Amino acid sequence: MGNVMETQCPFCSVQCRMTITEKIEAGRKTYDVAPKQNAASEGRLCIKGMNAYQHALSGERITEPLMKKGGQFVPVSWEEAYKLIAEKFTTAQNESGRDAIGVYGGGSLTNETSYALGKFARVALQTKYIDYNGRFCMSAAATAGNKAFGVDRGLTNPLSEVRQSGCLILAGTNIAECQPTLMPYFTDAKENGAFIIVIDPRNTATADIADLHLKVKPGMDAALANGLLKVIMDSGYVDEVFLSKRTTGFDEVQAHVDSLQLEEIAFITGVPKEDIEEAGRRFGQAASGMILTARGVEQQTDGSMAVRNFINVLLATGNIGKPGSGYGAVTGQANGQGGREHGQKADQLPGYRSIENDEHRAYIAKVWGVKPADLPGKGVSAYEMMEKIHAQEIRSLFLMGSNPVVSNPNANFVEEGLRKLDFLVVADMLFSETAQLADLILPTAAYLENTGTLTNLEGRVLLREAARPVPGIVKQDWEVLSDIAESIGKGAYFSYSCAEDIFEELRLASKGGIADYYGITYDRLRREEGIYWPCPSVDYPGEKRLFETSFPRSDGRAEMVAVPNHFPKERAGGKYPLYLTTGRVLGHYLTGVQTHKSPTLEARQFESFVEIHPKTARSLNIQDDTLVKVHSRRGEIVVRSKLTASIREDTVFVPMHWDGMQNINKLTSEELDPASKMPGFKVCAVSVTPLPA
Ligand SMILES: Nc1nc2c(c(=O)[nH]1)N[C@H]1C(S)=C(S)[C@@H](COP(=O)(O)OP(=O)(O)OC[C@H]3O[C@@H](n4cnc5c(=O)[nH]c(N)nc54)[C@H](O)[C@@H]3O)O[C@H]1N2
Ligand SMILES: Nc1nc2c(c(=O)[nH]1)N[C@H]1C(S)=C(S)[C@@H](COP(=O)(O)OP(=O)(O)OC[C@H]3O[C@@H](n4cnc5c(=O)[nH]c(N)nc54)[C@H](O)[C@@H]3O)O[C@H]1N2
Ligand code: SF4
Ligand SMILES: [Mo]
Repeated sequence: MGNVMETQCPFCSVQCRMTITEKIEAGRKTYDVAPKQNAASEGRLCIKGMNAYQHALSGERITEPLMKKGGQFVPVSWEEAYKLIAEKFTTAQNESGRDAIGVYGGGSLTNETSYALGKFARVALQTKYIDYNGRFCMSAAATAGNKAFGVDRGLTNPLSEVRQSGCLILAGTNIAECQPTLMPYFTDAKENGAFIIVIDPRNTATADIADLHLKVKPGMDAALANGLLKVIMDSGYVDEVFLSKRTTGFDEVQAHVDSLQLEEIAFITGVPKEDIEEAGRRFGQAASGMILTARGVEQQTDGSMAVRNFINVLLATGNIGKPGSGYGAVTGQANGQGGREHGQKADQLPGYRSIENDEHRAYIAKVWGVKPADLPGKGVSAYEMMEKIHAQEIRSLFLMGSNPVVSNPNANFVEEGLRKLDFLVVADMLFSETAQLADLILPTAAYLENTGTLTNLEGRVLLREAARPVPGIVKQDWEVLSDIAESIGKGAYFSYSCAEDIFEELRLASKGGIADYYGITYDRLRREEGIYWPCPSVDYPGEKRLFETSFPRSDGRAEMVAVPNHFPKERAGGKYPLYLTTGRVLGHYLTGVQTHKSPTLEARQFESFVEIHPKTARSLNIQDDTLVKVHSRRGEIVVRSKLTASIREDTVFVPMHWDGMQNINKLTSEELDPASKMPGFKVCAVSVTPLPA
């Protein structure tokens, strides 16, 4: 028996557990990967998890600090690296003020690192500019949940309740490719008699299990939800008792919906009227119902309001706070949930506290041992930080756990801005396209080497313990933060000796907040295999199902709001006659930095593609499997055509996992949802042309 590593997959929000066994065969190291029982994945593992050891153990890991000298990266000691950071950060702040430095984090970071990063920005650097890639991921649903319910926790019910649900609406979520190990919950629900409705412009592997597929025009979900509400109201499926006892705002929603015509909604959404009627009827009649949304609905310039309109459907039918009835924003990244609770967000302090609330500021300042007045105010969202970098208001950037050149919208503009920075530091384990632009790269631990907690899509906090030592002189993310703080004279606030020390402080900092982790300890996590928040005391089991008796708003009620039929800001037509939507494929993860390093995953899919309807392709003279140019007002890319009748004729789809010439975000627009600052990644206008031979 070789070296055995017990770990958790670094990729998506399910957080499947696995055992990796290292063996020597014929003088070569090989690895056996076996799924391990745990509550969310129930002992399943997908192809990305099976191969996640490959990038972490690859020879392409960065193992020493690298400083750019004369355009080339050269290895330096940690001391030299920290000395340069201290010099550059001090100069930037002396010359241009505290806010001249930006901090940018990510949803792969553990709760401990996310917490330490927020504190690092506010206490060590005292800059107001911090945000993270979760802005592109979770922010629209978070804004909607906070406003409607008073809290944002991905799933309001444990996953196991999916199997009990009578009707499931899966809107803009491709679970079969993005959280594959969750599929049995849905196929079992179907076997138990659930009616499944999928809303997606494409026939995805998820849509394959649907009883009814609404092939919506990109960006038209808010209007489609109005259609569902109309059918529900006109057919008498509203739950009057629930509405009067548990909600506010219904009358306003009803008056608005009454003013709409179903024919008009069918026309603008591209979904046949009969299908909208059937969907509304099925959901209205079901004894229990859940709606899950993901980025298809949320990554829109009306993302937060589109989600609110689906929440309206749940509230109108009384489908919340009961077994098999609830809402779910299907969180994306490994720690997409925890990453948004402990202070990486521009307006937020740990425990989901607000940086603009005096009581919250005072509480956190006390935990941190600083004066409330010394805490900076609210900064700006991730893409807005890129605008400030472009305008050279932010002169230095500290980046940990993201690849913004590829993942931000309007990527050409973003890259131009990052090139203008006086100083860019990137903490990563691999060379991302953004790391290539850095002045200094700091090598940090991969998941196999890193201990910390992550909160899965259900709001269940899990402990992942290091399974092997770091390679070379690589450091933990939190260690790097403590060391830099030390080098700029703020070490006293970061005297941690292990991740658990940080978690102990996080418990206290989150105590009494919305995301209360006070009752969770490493010991409990080892014994109990995951604990749901809120968990206010060590003898509290954690809350599996939210909102059984009330909503955490001042009046205890959920808030309904009328949502207009929104249209995408950029409409297809003229020079750009098609809608582009973007997303994922099974075998790659986000900007692909990790999965492209896996020979197995790379062999499955080594280049990007554009899905295009055969009829549309014919009219554009495009053959299958040929290189084509996709063009928008902001840029162009070259990808391979993939003709498929599974997509709408007016829409093309390109995945997000490639950089350079295939970076889809060279095309996407800088328009943001005003409430959440989520970019409209899921729709812009493009043209597709054959590449001259
Ligand atoms: N394999 C894989 N799994 C992943 C990831 C990955 O990169 N690869 N990333 C993880 C992360 S961070 C996230 S956030 C999640 C994302 O998980 P999902 O949100 O499920 O994934 P996407 O493919 O971005 O989008 C989902 C679907 O939205 C559809 N869609 C596009 N436009 C619209 C629209 O206007 N309306 C509607 N209703 N649907 C639309 C797309 O066709 C797509 O099928 O996945 C996580 N899991
Ligand atoms: N067009 C379009 N664009 C999108 C999306 C879309 O659907 N369409 N989706 C958006 C979404 S939902 C997301 S989440 C973003 C994500 O986009 P990014 O934030 O760019 O995410 P990754 O590609 O995962 O990049 C993470 C980087 O961090 C490194 N990393 C991983 N784990 C760790 C760690 O523990 N510590 C450190 N220091 N580094 C680590 C990886 O090696 C990698 O280089 O992209 C967004 N962009
Ligand atoms: S990518 Fe997600 S579903 Fe696949 S093994 Fe990893 S955590 Fe599980
Ligand atoms: Mo995401």
